[in-house]
Amino acid sequence: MSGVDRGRMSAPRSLPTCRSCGGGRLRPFLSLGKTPLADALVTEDRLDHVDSAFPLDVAFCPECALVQILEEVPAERLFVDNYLYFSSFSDHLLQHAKEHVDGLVTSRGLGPGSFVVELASNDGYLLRNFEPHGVRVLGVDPAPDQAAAARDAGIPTVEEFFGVELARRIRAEHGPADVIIANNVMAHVPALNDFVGGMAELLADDGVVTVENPWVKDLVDNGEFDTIYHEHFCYYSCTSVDALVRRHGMFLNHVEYFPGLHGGTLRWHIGKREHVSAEARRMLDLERDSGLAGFEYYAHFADRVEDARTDLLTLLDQLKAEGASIAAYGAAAKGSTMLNYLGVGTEILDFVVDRNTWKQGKYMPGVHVPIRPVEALLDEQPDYVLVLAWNFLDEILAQQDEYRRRGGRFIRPVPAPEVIP
Ligand code: DWN
Ligand code: ZN
Repeated sequence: MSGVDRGRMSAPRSLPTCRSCGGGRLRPFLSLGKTPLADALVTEDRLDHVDSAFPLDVAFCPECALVQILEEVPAERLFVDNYLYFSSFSDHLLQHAKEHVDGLVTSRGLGPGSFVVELASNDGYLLRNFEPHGVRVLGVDPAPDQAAAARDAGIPTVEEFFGVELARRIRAEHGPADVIIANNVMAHVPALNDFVGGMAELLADDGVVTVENPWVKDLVDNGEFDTIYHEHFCYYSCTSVDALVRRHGMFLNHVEYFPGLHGGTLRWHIGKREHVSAEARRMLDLERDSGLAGFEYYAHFADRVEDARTDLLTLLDQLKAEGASIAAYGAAAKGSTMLNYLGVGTEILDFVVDRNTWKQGKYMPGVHVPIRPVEALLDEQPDYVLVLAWNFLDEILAQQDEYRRRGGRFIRPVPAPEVIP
């Protein structure tokens, strides 16, 4: 398998302190080896180069319960240089965003006098839903292509990383924010306290911050190890979010759960006034009672991940031995972790398909499997398709009746390898 400078186990090194509380007793519980940057898709002219790879080790903080990776790849490398993730390639995600906005407009009585800021606003996929309500919006996203796409869609966007300093400038120019939205970004922030401190700086006293991220309980319970990559510095529980926001004078007041989004997502409602809902209380109690707030919950996860790798490799090898052709669906960041941790490349997979046109014609990081338009499934009719973007499995299956009618079958990799009939 080409392309990766892979020292399987990371060299022992002094452990960093916790990104949230600064605690010095981080306890590592999983190592995925050295892996390339998950969204650093490879262009044709770079195929003969060795892709940079970095240790991907995960630890638990016993002081504040935050799960986090130990390596810190510079954010500019992760989210500015050629970052190809565009939110608008999932209908499910677009619908989820619209429902979120409609709920906020109704519950907060938002209108022309309101000011809403979205952190990691990407291509404007969410903020554009405020336009019919006349709400003033501002996007914040450091990725140039995504920010440009948002501005082209009429969404004012600041092309910077968010923190206290930028929050002060935004507040000085626009006033306090009634709503701050931070979907799938608080996991991507190395300087966590500067990020959350910026939220507190910008938020109106009676405002709300809604933060969405995958729930670390689903990651462990469902074996979603492939959602671990260098872009995701942190993996959250209600317990760790509660400790984090209280440090900045805010409170975790409510929690919503979306089991079908990104493998299980929580939406935390955070404010400067404490009024913790029964649901937030229930979730915090559930996490305490289940052991999620303690190290033991994670102590055997590495063994389960190793078993998952063995089981999936056994299935793929068996299908290849039977002469089957196999492709994959979704040039997703999680797909990069999956393929690199398994060590699966073009000896198993003929190609990966993806409908993100920015990704087509490039190659998966490390394993250099070519990425092609989705139409290749019907053109080539591989016997099996490994669904790397399993979080959108239903949406993907709904598009592929013809491929399946012709006998093609999809494979779901997690929580356990399963050929979908
Ligand atoms: O935090 C993040 C999560 C929430 O989303 C970001 N770091 C980046 C991203 O992670 P990912 O790359 O694993 O994301 P997705 O959105 O799960 O990747 C899905 C891939 O599949 C995209 O490249 C788009 C593609 N896709 C497709 O080709 N056809 C998606 C759908 C729904 C489809 O029908
Ligand atoms: Zn901590």
